[in-house]
Amino acid sequence: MILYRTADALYVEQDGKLYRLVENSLDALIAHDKLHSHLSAHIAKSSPTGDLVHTKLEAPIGNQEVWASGVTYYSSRRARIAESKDAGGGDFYDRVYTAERPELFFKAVAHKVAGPNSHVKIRRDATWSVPEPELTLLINPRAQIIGYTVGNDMSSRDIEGANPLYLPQAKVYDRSCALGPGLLIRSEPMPSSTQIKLDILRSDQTEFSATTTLTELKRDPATLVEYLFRDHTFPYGCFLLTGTGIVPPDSFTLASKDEIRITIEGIGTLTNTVE
Ligand code: DO4
Ligand code: MG
Repeated sequence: MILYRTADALYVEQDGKLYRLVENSLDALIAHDKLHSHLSAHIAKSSPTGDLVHTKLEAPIGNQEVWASGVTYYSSRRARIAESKDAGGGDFYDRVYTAERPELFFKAVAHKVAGPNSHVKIRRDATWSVPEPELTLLINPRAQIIGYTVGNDMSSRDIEGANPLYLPQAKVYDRSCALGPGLLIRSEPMPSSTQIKLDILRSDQTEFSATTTLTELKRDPATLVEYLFRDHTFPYGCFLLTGTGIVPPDSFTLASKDEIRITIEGIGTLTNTVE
């Protein structure tokens, strides 16, 4: 089942049918101790409503912080070693790829997150910007993975490549993170065959397209969550992006008006346009 948020209400979709929820607090749902059964019970006693085709979806987030993992795919390790070679940073990416402790970094607070069919931004002081399509975990306050969504960890490669210590500036700015379109509520892990696809369209033509699967993800999501919650409380739960396995060629940089489409099997497509 998938939860969607609009400006007025929350909805759950199951088997192609949509149901409006009585609650309108996503925070309360995320903190619920039996969310899946709670939503199933609601569906069983409700009648479906019309679809959301003409309704604007909001980012499916309440008061959660958004965190991200880095260098969890070989392709991310390889690209980052190359882009930071001149700055002497390459070795750090190799070390973190093989280390027991993963790279985790703060990405966004809710009000900076872009929702589906809205704009993401590239920094005005960046010359080399890319989207990072990432499976995103929804974690409740008790450190349990209760769902998944599609995430875009927009990144300024030239800024991070100049010095890895610039990572927060390369990664954290207004609308540098997009989430959506909805939250797949599922406590079992996603199948390793799950595909993640990135399409970038420029003037309606495909400028870049690539696919990866979760087989390439080196870290177990449960281990990433265990590290994130060490001596760290999240009273509203949180989101954790799991890293990118798709890096466009070095010649590619995003431009204003590019359309970014990220599709994760079983969850949906997150579409954003570059402002
Ligand atoms: O190490 C810097 C960030 C890595 C990242 O965002 C990724 O691998 O997805
Ligand atoms: Mg990333």
